[in-house]
Amino acid sequence: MSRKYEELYQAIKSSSNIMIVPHKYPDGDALGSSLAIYIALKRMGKNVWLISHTPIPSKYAFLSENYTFLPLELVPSDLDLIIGVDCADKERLNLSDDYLKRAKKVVNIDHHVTNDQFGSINIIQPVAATGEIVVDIFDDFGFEIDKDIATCLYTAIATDTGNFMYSNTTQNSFEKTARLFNTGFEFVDIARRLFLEKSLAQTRLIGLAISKMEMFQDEKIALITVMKDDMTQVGAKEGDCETLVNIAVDVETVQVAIFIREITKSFFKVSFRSKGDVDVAKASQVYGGGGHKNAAGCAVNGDFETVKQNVISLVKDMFFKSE
Ligand SMILES: [Mn+2]
Repeated sequence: MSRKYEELYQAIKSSSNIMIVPHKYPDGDALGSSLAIYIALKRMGKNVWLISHTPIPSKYAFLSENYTFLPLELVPSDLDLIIGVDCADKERLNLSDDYLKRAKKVVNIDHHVTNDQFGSINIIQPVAATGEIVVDIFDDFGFEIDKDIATCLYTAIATDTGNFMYSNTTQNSFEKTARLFNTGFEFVDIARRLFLEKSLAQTRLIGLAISKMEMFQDEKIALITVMKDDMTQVGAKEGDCETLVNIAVDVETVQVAIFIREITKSFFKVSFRSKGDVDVAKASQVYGGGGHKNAAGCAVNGDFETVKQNVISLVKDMFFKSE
Protein backbone atom coordinates (compact mmCIF):
# COMPACT_ATOMS: atom_id res chain seq x y z
CA MET A 1 0.00 0.00 0.00
CA SER A 2 1.39 3.43 -0.87
CA ARG A 3 1.82 5.95 1.93
CA LYS A 4 -1.14 8.05 0.72
CA TYR A 5 -3.41 5.01 0.50
CA GLU A 6 -2.24 3.85 3.94
CA GLU A 7 -3.08 7.30 5.35
CA LEU A 8 -6.55 7.16 3.79
CA TYR A 9 -7.13 3.62 5.03
CA GLN A 10 -6.21 4.57 8.59
CA ALA A 11 -8.39 7.70 8.42
CA ILE A 12 -11.38 5.65 7.31
CA LYS A 13 -10.74 2.93 9.87
CA SER A 14 -10.56 5.38 12.76
CA SER A 15 -13.66 7.37 11.68
CA SER A 16 -17.29 6.72 12.53
CA ASN A 17 -19.08 9.69 10.95
CA ILE A 18 -18.11 10.37 7.36
CA MET A 19 -19.50 12.85 4.84
CA ILE A 20 -18.92 12.45 1.09
CA VAL A 21 -19.07 15.53 -1.14
CA PRO A 22 -19.10 15.49 -4.95
CA HIS A 23 -18.48 18.84 -6.63
CA LYS A 24 -21.44 21.16 -7.14
CA TYR A 25 -23.33 20.65 -10.43
CA PRO A 26 -22.18 17.03 -10.24
CA ASP A 27 -21.42 15.06 -13.41
CA GLY A 28 -21.25 11.30 -13.96
CA ASP A 29 -17.74 11.02 -12.54
CA ALA A 30 -18.49 13.03 -9.39
CA LEU A 31 -21.75 11.13 -8.75
CA GLY A 32 -20.52 7.66 -9.69
CA SER A 33 -17.28 7.95 -7.72
CA SER A 34 -18.89 9.38 -4.59
CA LEU A 35 -21.72 6.85 -4.62
CA ALA A 36 -19.22 3.98 -4.99
CA ILE A 37 -17.33 5.25 -1.93
CA TYR A 38 -20.63 5.67 -0.06
CA ILE A 39 -21.69 2.07 -0.71
CA ALA A 40 -18.28 0.71 0.31
CA LEU A 41 -18.14 2.71 3.56
CA LYS A 42 -21.72 1.79 4.47
CA ARG A 43 -20.78 -1.86 4.15
CA MET A 44 -17.92 -1.28 6.56
CA GLY A 45 -20.55 -0.20 9.08
CA LYS A 46 -19.69 3.50 9.00
CA ASN A 47 -22.25 6.29 9.45
CA VAL A 48 -22.07 7.93 6.04
CA TRP A 49 -23.80 10.99 4.60
CA LEU A 50 -23.67 11.56 0.87
CA ILE A 51 -24.56 15.12 -0.03
CA SER A 52 -25.09 17.16 -3.17
CA HIS A 53 -25.05 20.96 -3.20
CA THR A 54 -27.14 21.07 -6.38
CA PRO A 55 -29.79 18.76 -7.91
CA ILE A 56 -28.78 15.48 -9.55
CA PRO A 57 -29.24 15.68 -13.36
CA SER A 58 -32.13 13.43 -14.41
CA LYS A 59 -29.78 11.48 -16.70
CA TYR A 60 -28.08 10.09 -13.58
CA ALA A 61 -31.24 9.50 -11.55
CA PHE A 62 -30.87 5.74 -12.08
CA LEU A 63 -27.67 5.79 -10.02
CA SER A 64 -29.38 7.08 -6.93
CA GLU A 65 -32.60 5.06 -7.19
CA ASN A 66 -31.73 3.23 -3.98
CA TYR A 67 -29.67 5.99 -2.40
CA THR A 68 -30.31 9.60 -1.50
CA PHE A 69 -28.04 12.56 -1.99
CA LEU A 70 -28.85 14.78 1.00
CA PRO A 71 -28.73 18.56 1.28
CA LEU A 72 -25.87 19.74 3.51
CA GLU A 73 -28.30 20.95 6.21
CA LEU A 74 -29.30 17.39 7.05
CA VAL A 75 -25.79 16.29 8.00
CA PRO A 76 -24.98 16.22 11.75
CA SER A 77 -22.19 18.48 12.89
CA ASP A 78 -19.91 15.96 14.58
CA LEU A 79 -17.99 14.61 11.60
CA ASP A 80 -14.75 12.66 11.73
CA LEU A 81 -14.02 12.72 8.05
CA ILE A 82 -15.06 14.72 4.98
CA ILE A 83 -14.22 13.19 1.60
CA GLY A 84 -14.27 15.56 -1.38
CA VAL A 85 -14.68 13.65 -4.65
CA ASP A 86 -13.77 14.95 -8.11
CA CYS A 87 -13.41 18.51 -6.72
CA ALA A 88 -10.57 20.33 -8.49
CA ASP A 89 -10.41 23.02 -5.82
CA LYS A 90 -11.92 24.22 -2.58
CA GLU A 91 -14.40 26.39 -4.44
CA ARG A 92 -15.91 23.32 -6.13
CA LEU A 93 -16.03 21.47 -2.80
CA ASN A 94 -18.24 24.39 -1.75
CA LEU A 95 -17.75 24.12 2.05
CA SER A 96 -16.74 27.04 4.26
CA ASP A 97 -13.56 26.92 6.37
CA ASP A 98 -15.75 26.82 9.46
CA TYR A 99 -17.58 23.81 8.12
CA LEU A 100 -14.35 22.02 7.24
CA LYS A 101 -13.12 22.53 10.81
CA ARG A 102 -15.95 20.29 12.04
CA ALA A 103 -14.10 17.27 10.70
CA LYS A 104 -10.86 15.86 12.03
CA LYS A 105 -9.60 15.24 8.52
CA VAL A 106 -10.50 16.27 4.97
CA VAL A 107 -9.72 13.85 2.15
CA ASN A 108 -9.37 15.12 -1.40
CA ILE A 109 -9.69 12.45 -4.14
CA ASP A 110 -9.41 13.97 -7.60
CA HIS A 111 -7.86 13.70 -11.05
CA HIS A 112 -7.50 17.36 -12.12
CA VAL A 113 -3.82 18.33 -12.50
CA THR A 114 -4.75 21.83 -11.35
CA ASN A 115 -6.03 20.53 -7.97
CA ASP A 116 -5.25 22.97 -5.17
CA GLN A 117 -4.59 20.23 -2.55
CA PHE A 118 -7.29 21.51 -0.17
CA GLY A 119 -7.35 18.30 1.88
CA SER A 120 -5.32 17.09 4.80
CA ILE A 121 -4.97 13.88 2.76
CA ASN A 122 -4.71 14.55 -0.98
CA ILE A 123 -4.96 11.68 -3.43
CA ILE A 124 -4.50 13.31 -6.81
CA GLN A 125 -3.64 11.27 -9.89
CA PRO A 126 -3.62 12.69 -13.43
CA VAL A 127 -5.94 10.05 -14.92
CA ALA A 128 -9.07 10.58 -17.05
CA ALA A 129 -11.62 10.15 -14.27
CA THR A 130 -11.76 10.08 -10.48
CA GLY A 131 -13.49 6.72 -10.99
CA GLU A 132 -10.17 5.24 -12.14
CA ILE A 133 -8.56 6.27 -8.84
CA VAL A 134 -11.45 4.78 -6.85
CA VAL A 135 -11.11 1.42 -8.62
CA ASP A 136 -7.42 1.46 -7.74
CA ILE A 137 -8.03 2.37 -4.10
CA PHE A 138 -10.72 -0.31 -3.64
CA ASP A 139 -8.53 -3.02 -5.15
CA ASP A 140 -5.61 -1.88 -3.03
CA PHE A 141 -7.73 -1.94 0.15
CA GLY A 142 -9.27 -5.27 -0.82
CA PHE A 143 -12.79 -3.76 -0.83
CA GLU A 144 -15.21 -5.92 -2.78
CA ILE A 145 -16.34 -4.33 -6.05
CA ASP A 146 -19.77 -5.78 -6.76
CA LYS A 147 -22.43 -5.01 -9.39
CA ASP A 148 -23.68 -1.85 -7.67
CA ILE A 149 -20.24 -0.35 -7.20
CA ALA A 150 -19.22 -1.39 -10.73
CA THR A 151 -22.27 0.41 -12.17
CA CYS A 152 -21.18 3.60 -10.39
CA LEU A 153 -17.54 3.35 -11.41
CA TYR A 154 -18.27 2.45 -15.02
CA THR A 155 -20.55 5.52 -15.18
CA ALA A 156 -17.76 7.65 -13.71
CA ILE A 157 -15.08 6.55 -16.18
CA ALA A 158 -17.28 6.26 -19.28
CA THR A 159 -18.77 9.74 -18.89
CA ASP A 160 -15.51 11.59 -18.14
CA THR A 161 -13.84 9.95 -21.17
CA GLY A 162 -16.80 10.77 -23.44
CA ASN A 163 -17.53 7.07 -23.86
CA PHE A 164 -13.79 6.43 -24.30
CA MET A 165 -13.50 8.87 -27.20
CA TYR A 166 -11.91 11.97 -25.62
CA SER A 167 -8.15 12.52 -25.80
CA ASN A 168 -7.86 11.93 -22.03
CA THR A 169 -8.68 8.22 -22.54
CA THR A 170 -5.73 5.96 -21.69
CA GLN A 171 -4.83 2.31 -21.25
CA ASN A 172 -5.58 2.85 -17.55
CA SER A 173 -9.16 3.97 -18.37
CA PHE A 174 -9.76 0.72 -20.25
CA GLU A 175 -7.98 -1.44 -17.69
CA LYS A 176 -9.91 -0.04 -14.73
CA THR A 177 -13.16 -0.43 -16.68
CA ALA A 178 -12.33 -3.93 -17.92
CA ARG A 179 -11.71 -4.92 -14.32
CA LEU A 180 -15.36 -4.12 -13.51
CA PHE A 181 -16.76 -6.67 -15.97
CA ASN A 182 -16.35 -9.73 -13.75
CA THR A 183 -19.07 -8.27 -11.49
CA GLY A 184 -21.69 -8.84 -14.18
CA PHE A 185 -22.99 -5.26 -14.00
CA GLU A 186 -25.61 -4.36 -16.61
CA PHE A 187 -23.17 -2.85 -19.10
CA VAL A 188 -25.45 -2.71 -22.15
CA ASP A 189 -28.34 -1.23 -20.19
CA ILE A 190 -26.20 1.43 -18.48
CA ALA A 191 -24.30 2.35 -21.66
CA ARG A 192 -27.61 2.81 -23.46
CA ARG A 193 -28.95 5.07 -20.71
CA LEU A 194 -25.78 7.14 -20.64
CA PHE A 195 -25.02 7.53 -24.32
CA LEU A 196 -28.04 6.70 -26.47
CA GLU A 197 -31.31 7.42 -24.71
CA LYS A 198 -33.00 10.79 -25.10
CA SER A 199 -36.38 12.06 -24.03
CA LEU A 200 -38.99 12.46 -26.75
CA ALA A 201 -38.86 16.25 -26.28
CA GLN A 202 -35.10 16.21 -26.71
CA THR A 203 -35.40 14.13 -29.88
CA ARG A 204 -38.00 16.52 -31.33
CA LEU A 205 -35.86 19.50 -30.35
CA ILE A 206 -32.90 18.00 -32.24
CA GLY A 207 -35.08 17.67 -35.33
CA LEU A 208 -36.30 21.23 -35.05
CA ALA A 209 -32.85 22.67 -34.42
CA ILE A 210 -31.20 20.74 -37.26
CA SER A 211 -33.89 21.85 -39.70
CA LYS A 212 -32.92 25.47 -38.92
CA MET A 213 -29.14 24.95 -38.86
CA GLU A 214 -27.23 27.55 -40.87
CA MET A 215 -23.85 27.09 -42.51
CA PHE A 216 -21.14 29.70 -43.17
CA GLN A 217 -17.58 29.85 -44.54
CA ASP A 218 -17.89 26.99 -47.07
CA GLU A 219 -19.71 24.84 -44.52
CA LYS A 220 -16.84 25.11 -42.04
CA ILE A 221 -18.98 27.02 -39.52
CA ALA A 222 -22.34 25.65 -38.38
CA LEU A 223 -24.84 27.65 -36.34
CA ILE A 224 -27.68 26.15 -34.34
CA THR A 225 -30.11 28.41 -32.48
CA VAL A 226 -32.84 27.56 -30.03
CA MET A 227 -35.37 30.19 -29.02
CA LYS A 228 -37.73 29.98 -26.06
CA ASP A 229 -40.62 29.35 -28.46
CA ASP A 230 -38.83 26.27 -29.86
CA MET A 231 -38.47 24.87 -26.37
CA THR A 232 -42.16 25.44 -25.65
CA GLN A 233 -43.22 23.93 -28.99
CA VAL A 234 -41.65 20.54 -28.22
CA GLY A 235 -41.99 20.70 -24.44
CA ALA A 236 -38.22 20.69 -23.91
CA LYS A 237 -36.40 21.48 -20.66
CA GLU A 238 -33.07 23.22 -20.28
CA GLY A 239 -31.05 19.98 -20.14
CA ASP A 240 -32.56 18.89 -23.46
CA CYS A 241 -30.28 21.35 -25.33
CA GLU A 242 -27.12 19.55 -24.23
CA THR A 243 -26.28 17.50 -27.31
CA LEU A 244 -27.26 20.02 -30.00
CA VAL A 245 -23.91 21.73 -30.45
CA ASN A 246 -22.17 18.35 -30.68
CA ILE A 247 -24.45 17.31 -33.52
CA ALA A 248 -23.42 20.46 -35.41
CA VAL A 249 -19.69 19.90 -34.92
CA ASP A 250 -20.04 16.30 -36.10
CA VAL A 251 -20.92 17.48 -39.62
CA GLU A 252 -17.80 16.39 -41.52
CA THR A 253 -16.95 19.77 -43.08
CA VAL A 254 -17.49 21.74 -39.87
CA GLN A 255 -14.52 23.10 -37.93
CA VAL A 256 -16.43 25.38 -35.57
CA ALA A 257 -19.98 24.86 -34.33
CA ILE A 258 -21.87 27.64 -32.58
CA PHE A 259 -24.96 27.16 -30.47
CA ILE A 260 -27.03 30.16 -29.41
CA ARG A 261 -29.84 29.76 -26.91
CA GLU A 262 -32.30 32.49 -26.03
CA ILE A 263 -32.64 32.99 -22.28
CA THR A 264 -34.51 36.31 -22.55
CA LYS A 265 -35.15 38.64 -25.51
CA SER A 266 -31.83 40.36 -24.80
CA PHE A 267 -29.70 37.65 -23.18
CA PHE A 268 -28.24 34.58 -24.87
CA LYS A 269 -26.07 31.65 -23.91
CA VAL A 270 -23.49 30.78 -26.55
CA SER A 271 -21.57 27.49 -26.79
CA PHE A 272 -18.69 26.72 -29.13
CA ARG A 273 -17.30 23.36 -30.24
CA SER A 274 -14.34 22.84 -32.55
CA LYS A 275 -12.13 20.17 -34.03
CA GLY A 276 -8.35 19.87 -33.87
CA ASP A 277 -6.27 22.97 -33.20
CA VAL A 278 -9.07 25.54 -33.45
CA ASP A 279 -9.11 27.04 -29.94
CA VAL A 280 -12.67 28.21 -29.29
CA ALA A 281 -11.88 29.08 -25.66
CA LYS A 282 -10.33 32.24 -27.19
CA ALA A 283 -13.66 33.13 -28.79
CA SER A 284 -15.60 32.64 -25.54
CA GLN A 285 -13.05 34.74 -23.63
CA VAL A 286 -13.94 37.75 -25.79
CA TYR A 287 -17.31 37.68 -23.99
CA GLY A 288 -15.87 36.88 -20.58
CA GLY A 289 -16.59 33.15 -20.87
CA GLY A 290 -14.27 30.19 -20.59
CA GLY A 291 -13.76 26.54 -21.37
CA HIS A 292 -11.32 24.31 -23.18
CA LYS A 293 -9.73 24.37 -26.63
CA ASN A 294 -12.50 22.33 -28.26
CA ALA A 295 -15.46 23.19 -26.01
CA ALA A 296 -16.22 26.61 -24.56
CA GLY A 297 -19.09 28.90 -23.74
CA CYS A 298 -20.14 32.40 -22.73
CA ALA A 299 -23.16 34.62 -22.20
CA VAL A 300 -23.93 37.56 -24.50
CA ASN A 301 -26.29 40.51 -24.10
CA GLY A 302 -28.10 42.16 -27.02
CA ASP A 303 -30.95 41.53 -29.42
CA PHE A 304 -30.87 38.22 -31.27
CA GLU A 305 -29.82 39.45 -34.73
CA THR A 306 -26.96 41.55 -33.33
CA VAL A 307 -25.71 38.74 -31.09
CA LYS A 308 -25.86 36.28 -33.97
CA GLN A 309 -24.00 38.54 -36.43
CA ASN A 310 -21.36 39.47 -33.84
CA VAL A 311 -20.66 35.89 -32.86
CA ILE A 312 -20.39 34.70 -36.45
CA SER A 313 -18.09 37.62 -37.35
CA LEU A 314 -15.96 36.89 -34.31
CA VAL A 315 -15.49 33.24 -35.33
CA LYS A 316 -14.81 34.19 -38.97
CA ASP A 317 -12.25 36.86 -38.04
CA MET A 318 -10.56 34.78 -35.37
CA PHE A 319 -10.21 31.47 -37.18
CA PHE A 320 -10.76 32.00 -40.91
CA LYS A 321 -9.25 35.43 -41.59
CA SER A 322 -6.60 34.13 -44.00
CA GLU A 323 -9.16 32.37 -46.22
MN1 LIG B 1 -14.00 14.00 -13.18
